Amino acid sequence: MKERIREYVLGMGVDGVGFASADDYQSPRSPRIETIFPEVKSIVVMAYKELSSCNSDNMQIAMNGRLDLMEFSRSCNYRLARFLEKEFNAMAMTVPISYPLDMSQKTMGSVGDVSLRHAAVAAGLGVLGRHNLVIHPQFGTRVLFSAVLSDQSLSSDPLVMNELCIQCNICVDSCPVGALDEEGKTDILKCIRKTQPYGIGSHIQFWNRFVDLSPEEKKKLFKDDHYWRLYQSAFIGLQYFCFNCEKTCPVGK
Ligand code: B12
Repeated sequence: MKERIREYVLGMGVDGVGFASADDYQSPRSPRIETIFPEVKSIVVMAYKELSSCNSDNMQIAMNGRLDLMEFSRSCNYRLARFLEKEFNAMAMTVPISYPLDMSQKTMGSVGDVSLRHAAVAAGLGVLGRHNLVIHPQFGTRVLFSAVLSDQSLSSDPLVMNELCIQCNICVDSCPVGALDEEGKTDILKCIRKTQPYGIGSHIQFWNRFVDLSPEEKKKLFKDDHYWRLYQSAFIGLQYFCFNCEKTCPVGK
């Protein structure tokens, strides 16, 4: 069964695939996976190489490459879930690349329902590097993941045992806000402020300021580039404005 699934996934143009038994998925900060899907027995994790777009200093182009990948992964998730349901009479549920996720004061929008880094490691797709990203043995750091949960029993693929991070510290030095200074921890707030300058914090600040302004000042504010960028973020959704820890990593380049 694993081989049929592997063949199907790679046939869709996905770069890599791994399997984890649900028992081997342990992510201390995430919800217990059974609370999402009581019958879950396994996770199929798919790996996608980032386009070279992430190297561009033009943030629209960099983010557009990411959106292309996200759209492709959404379609692969759906197709794989349907394949499992049709071919194996399975129950299947999909895990997105990033959003939607629990947006609340408790999580600060920083905890996915399923941690794809923990799932990828458990599925033998890589090991964690100094940048707290999973490094794939072939594709290096520039790789993203999505997953499909199912009620089918599938054994875990062997873990990657080699150390893939070369401890060059380039990721740490190239983080513009020092979010990786402490080993084994990403300073989430520092990272979010830099990577998502038009996220929820900016929206709140903008509208807070807006309510007390005079009609003239409001007019001026609407002409400001900052408002135009916020406007775009309202319909595009999540946009990253920094890819440094990913794009500067020499592993897999
Ligand atoms: C919310 C989110 C963010 C938030 C907060 C991240 C966070 N909590 O760590 C912010 C906005 C800061 C963020 C930033 C980035 N993100 Co992000 N993010 C997510 C998301 C949606 C959820 C993460 C989550 O649940 N975290 C909560 C728990 C799991 O985190 P945690 O347990 O605290 O993990 C930490 C520690 O446990 C430590 N750790 C210690 N020991 C171990 C052992 C193992 C095995 C693991 C895995 C971790 C670990 O590492 C973590 C670092 O803080 C995931 C997608 C997903 N559903 O998983 C993508 C994801 C993690 N992000 C990703 C990427 C690429 C980025 C960015 C490069 C931004 C960008 N331009 O794309 C930066 C990288 C920051 C960095 N170097 O850490 C990729 C990582 C791919 C990879 N190769 O590893 C993911 C998996 C998206 C995807 N589908 O591929 N992200």
